[in-house]
Amino acid sequence: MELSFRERVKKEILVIDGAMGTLLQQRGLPPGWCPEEWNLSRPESVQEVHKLYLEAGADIITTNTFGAIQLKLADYGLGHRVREINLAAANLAKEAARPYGAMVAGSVGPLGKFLQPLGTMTFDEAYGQFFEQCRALVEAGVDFILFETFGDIGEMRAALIAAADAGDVPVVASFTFDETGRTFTGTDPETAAVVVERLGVSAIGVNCSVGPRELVQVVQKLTQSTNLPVLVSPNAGMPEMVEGRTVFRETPAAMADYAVRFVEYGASVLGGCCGTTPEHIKAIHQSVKGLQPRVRSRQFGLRVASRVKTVSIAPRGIPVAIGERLNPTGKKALQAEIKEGKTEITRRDALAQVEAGAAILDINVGVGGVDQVAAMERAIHAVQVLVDAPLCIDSTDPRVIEQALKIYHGKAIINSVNGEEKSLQTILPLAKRYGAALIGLTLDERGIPPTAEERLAVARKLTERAEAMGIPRQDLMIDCLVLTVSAQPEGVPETLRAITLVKKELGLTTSLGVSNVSFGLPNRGLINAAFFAMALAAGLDAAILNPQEPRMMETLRASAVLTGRDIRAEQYIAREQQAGGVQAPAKPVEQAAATPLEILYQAVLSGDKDNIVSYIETALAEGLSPMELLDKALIPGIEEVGRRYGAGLYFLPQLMMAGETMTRSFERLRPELARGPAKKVGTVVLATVKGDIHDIGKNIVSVMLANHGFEVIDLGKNVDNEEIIKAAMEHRAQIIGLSALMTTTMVHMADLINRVKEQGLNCKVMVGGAAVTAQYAREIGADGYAVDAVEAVSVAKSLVS
Ligand code: B1M
Repeated sequence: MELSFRERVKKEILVIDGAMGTLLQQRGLPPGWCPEEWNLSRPESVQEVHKLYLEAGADIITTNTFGAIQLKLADYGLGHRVREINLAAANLAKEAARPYGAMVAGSVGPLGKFLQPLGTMTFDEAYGQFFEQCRALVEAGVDFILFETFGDIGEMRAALIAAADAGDVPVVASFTFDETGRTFTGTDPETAAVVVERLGVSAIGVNCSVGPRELVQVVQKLTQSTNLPVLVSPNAGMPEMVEGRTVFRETPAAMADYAVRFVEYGASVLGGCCGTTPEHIKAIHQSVKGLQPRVRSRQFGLRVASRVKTVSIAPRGIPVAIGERLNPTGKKALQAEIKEGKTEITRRDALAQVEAGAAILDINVGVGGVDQVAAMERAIHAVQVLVDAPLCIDSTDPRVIEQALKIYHGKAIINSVNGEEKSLQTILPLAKRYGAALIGLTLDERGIPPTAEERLAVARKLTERAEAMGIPRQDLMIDCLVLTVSAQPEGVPETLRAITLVKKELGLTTSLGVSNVSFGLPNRGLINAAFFAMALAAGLDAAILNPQEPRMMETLRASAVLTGRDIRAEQYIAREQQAGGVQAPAKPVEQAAATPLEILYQAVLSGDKDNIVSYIETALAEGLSPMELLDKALIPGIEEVGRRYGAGLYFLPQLMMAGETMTRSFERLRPELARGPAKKVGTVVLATVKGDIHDIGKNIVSVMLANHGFEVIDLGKNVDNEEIIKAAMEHRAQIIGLSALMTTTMVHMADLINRVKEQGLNCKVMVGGAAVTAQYAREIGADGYAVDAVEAVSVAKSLVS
């Protein structure tokens, strides 16, 4: 009997094919034509490519369906033919593969659109798109589905959940990483592995991205972070532009050498992406065939992840603080905010808790009379692009938990499941479907059992039921529950004994909501801290607490040393040195952002696009001028975002949210900035250059010029030089103003200046934008350069006078 992909990928080294698009182009695929349409109109050409790779030694060929999803096919008027195109492609590949005994991977690429909150696409819309394509590929009988070239982990989650629903087919999740070793929305290899492992994948991979040499570290990290089989299909080197053509320089021999190295690290499916040819695949086949996959069987504890960071909770690792402040119980201001649909306090508290040392944030929106599904959605969207701490979804309503798990771009913890049948039946399936970890409370229909042994029995039941559902036991963290000491003093030793028992008997990690212990007593912080130290000594691994309580965090750090979990007190010493030996008191949250300017600055930093306009209203009402807001808060804020992005502290999601916040602020300020008609002094055609979508600065320049009597023909962003010249001629402009923010795009300025000269246009060229310097402006022969919008006005005036 033929072995399935799931079996073969564990036992042998497999070779997967290389690029499809370029080979189709060589066979006459016209530029701008839909490559997937050729499955219908030019099947022989598609099959010819498959056969070349099979002849070269590929064990797996990939269907020509990378873009065969409704959203992308719709661009070619083919949105209604998803099933037909995928079936045709899969049948072509199967027919070609059969004589070679090769397998067929059904290729599915990303949507090309961002999911909320970065874009407008909802989880359900993305899911629907992937489901339709996967369904067709499953129906056609592909050996596995290959999600390839994904850069966004949130999108990959939607794709994997859709594939699981589309049929019982193995799935491979392959990401694209850039030179920084992260996907473009900031996910590192370990985090990618942690998130997809629980979503039923048979292998994880890296494809496209960069060349093989740039991928060495990514592959090492990936193989060390998971025991899943690993696929590696790099480009044939970094793409280079040579005479307007993209060239990939890595030779077949070099690619083959790297493939051997990747096998040594633990990869077991090797192939190529852009720029690879049948020659590359042949060389890879010749060098890796006969090698054996390395067996990897590392033990990993409980790992949860945000989009950009993995947090491990291990039985002997450093205990972890789960911040409890994003919970409206007893907090009037937060309750009011949730009712009003805002997220100001939520953001502030999230940041403050992470700053104070919380590794994970618990998030709860339980306010009566509120649509909690919507409230949870808002809170998660606000928090997940703001902080890198993974989230713990805290709700008693399964609908709220499900919505949270859909939109969370990481691996969350559900707080909580318990031993009651109803809870087991509703919560475990959610954890399974969305790949989440769980906090398991040791209570059941009879309430909280009085003895440690009985709580252990509930924990055992939770473990068995989770495992029966396919949830690995290490993804369950047991909460042995603490009772109020003032009412039931005998309860405290039972909780401590239960922690030790659960760890010893079941090998599971434990967590606890510590502060319950002190209800009804004065100086609760003292009782909490003392009990916390005892629980840590009993083996507690995580606690839900207020990280802004210095005493609790100090107890955690000191206990980690005393229990031998902080080996050689390394973390303790590092922290003490950082704090200069003196623990700075945690900043009260209320004072985090005091003046309107500080609030605006922080709002840009945190990408608070939903609230920025109301902050601006407040600042204007307090008498601050629009220009002050821009110069003293908004522009410094966005510049700091740029600095953090450049330093690798922020990732694309934060950059995008901050950019959108800036755009909204400017749109609000635009009427305030525009002073009304002045005597016309000249006409300026203004644009951000081709390939560049940064327009915030250009828009400010536009308003300032208009205020000073210039008629501004603003062509927008990403504008072709041809169009700029045409507009300048049409409007008889005295000045062409160009803005560029990237070193890669500012070269278009030089080209435009040459064209202006060549065509003898009676028009001056003024340039600016963060990437441009006065020296560069001189070098390319620009007539004027301005460092900011104010200077842009004086330079423009001097150019027309
Ligand atoms: Co991006 N981005 N960005 N970005 N972004 C930069 C420019 C970057 C420096 C960040 C960094 O790495 N530290 C970097 C470029 C690196 C380089 O080339 N050296 C960068 C990158 C890499 C990228 C992407 C490639 C990220 C990615 O996808 N991986 C991507 C590129 C997309 C593309 O264009 N093809 C990208 C995307 C974005 C967002 C869309 C998310 C967003 C822009 C939103 C928008 O504009 N609508 C964004 C943002 C916000 C920035 C930063 C953080 C801020 C830019 C800004 O608005 N500044 C920026 C970092 C930085 O510049 N410090 C960064 C505030 C604005 C008021 O200043 O535009 O300089 P500025 O305008 C000033 C003056 O320069 C002058 O007056 C203005 C007012 O005082 N001025 C002129 C401007 N034009 C003028 C014209 C004139 C005269 C003066 O005469 C005609």
